[in-house]
Amino acid sequence: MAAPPVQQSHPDDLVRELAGPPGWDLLPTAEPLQLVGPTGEQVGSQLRLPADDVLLDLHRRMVLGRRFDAQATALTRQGRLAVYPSSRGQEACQVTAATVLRPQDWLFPTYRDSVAVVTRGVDPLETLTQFRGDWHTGFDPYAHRVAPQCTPLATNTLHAVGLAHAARLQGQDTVALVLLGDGATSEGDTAEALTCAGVWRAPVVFLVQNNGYAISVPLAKQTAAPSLAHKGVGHGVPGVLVDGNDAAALHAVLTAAVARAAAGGGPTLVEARTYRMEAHTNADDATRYRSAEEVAAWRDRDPITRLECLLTDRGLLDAPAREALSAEAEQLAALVREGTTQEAEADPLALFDHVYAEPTAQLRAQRQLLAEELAAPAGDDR
Ligand SMILES: Cc1ncc(C[n+]2csc(CCOP(=O)(O)OP(=O)(O)O)c2C)c(N)n1
Repeated sequence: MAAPPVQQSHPDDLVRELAGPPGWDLLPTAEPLQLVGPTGEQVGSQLRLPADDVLLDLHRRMVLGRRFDAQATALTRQGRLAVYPSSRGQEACQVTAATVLRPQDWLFPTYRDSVAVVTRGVDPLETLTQFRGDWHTGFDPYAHRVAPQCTPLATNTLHAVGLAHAARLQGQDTVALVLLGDGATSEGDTAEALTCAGVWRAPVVFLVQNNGYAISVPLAKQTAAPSLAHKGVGHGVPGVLVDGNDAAALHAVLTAAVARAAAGGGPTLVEARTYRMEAHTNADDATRYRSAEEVAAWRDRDPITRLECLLTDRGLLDAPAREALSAEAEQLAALVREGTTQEAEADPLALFDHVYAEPTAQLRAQRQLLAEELAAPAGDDR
């Protein structure tokens, strides 16, 4: 069957359609924006489908991201990684967040967003450094304009607004995209970041990956708001609600939001409805708070499958291409495995380095005490 003709998007068009005067509506739509449904069918939308090469690139990066994520999860079971928060199921958010940014823009990820970090170009092994228990983040944040993955919830929203505002004051064309979870929207930091971003019209895009849970706390216990995208309204920040498992829709929305921010149009709050298929981390048992039926229902809305169906239907992806991609993903997994066979070497005394430019007397005393304890013969418990 011939593929239906589709409208291909162009960022400039999107900016005109969605971000041009009078700007985005402050209020989000009642239902999430969508371009591609769960079985790969195109759905009517105010958005335009990204170009074929963009869709193929998103699909490839999601497949690689999922393989990387599965390998990292397996490494926690072998004791090779101390902890790893999986983003399986959230690949559409992770991959589009990284690919819509220009080289001069900044990404502010959380612990959940390793796939976004790798997609932005950070070495996969460097990305895993901190999850091996090292004291540093493993990569140079300036090299790829990726901030360290943030564990204290929502603090990265303030970092993103501060950086974006400062860059603009210095006359630089820089947009910051910050990733946060549904739980993080309850933090005061997020409210403060939205307030400042709104007042300063800072070039920031807030992408909330609403995966339904803050560890075991379901969204209904987190907020009474009609949607998390509504949380922008009181701060004068437009809210956009989008299907977080629809990479095409996410790419269209985020491209427009970045372009709008770069053009001086101000911040946007995007809520992406998605689901994490794995537990919160390897230290969590998700079966204690989620039903098997719920997980199965979300498996049917898988972000990779739906794009794969669309691309196959449109004659853009065939079996040999899928096999080649699968081989590429296995190569990536092998690289991650081989790079983590050695124990991470960490000097306990490094704990005290870089805490302050000038260590305090108390820190110096603690460092001395630890050095003596480490130097003492085994069994000496003075
Ligand atoms: C300021 C702060 N408070 C509490 C925690 C403990 N904590 C770690 S993850 C988490 C849940 C976060 O949920 P959400 O923001 O939805 O992100 P997700 O883990 O689902 O990606 C909590 C409460 C923390 N890391 N930082």
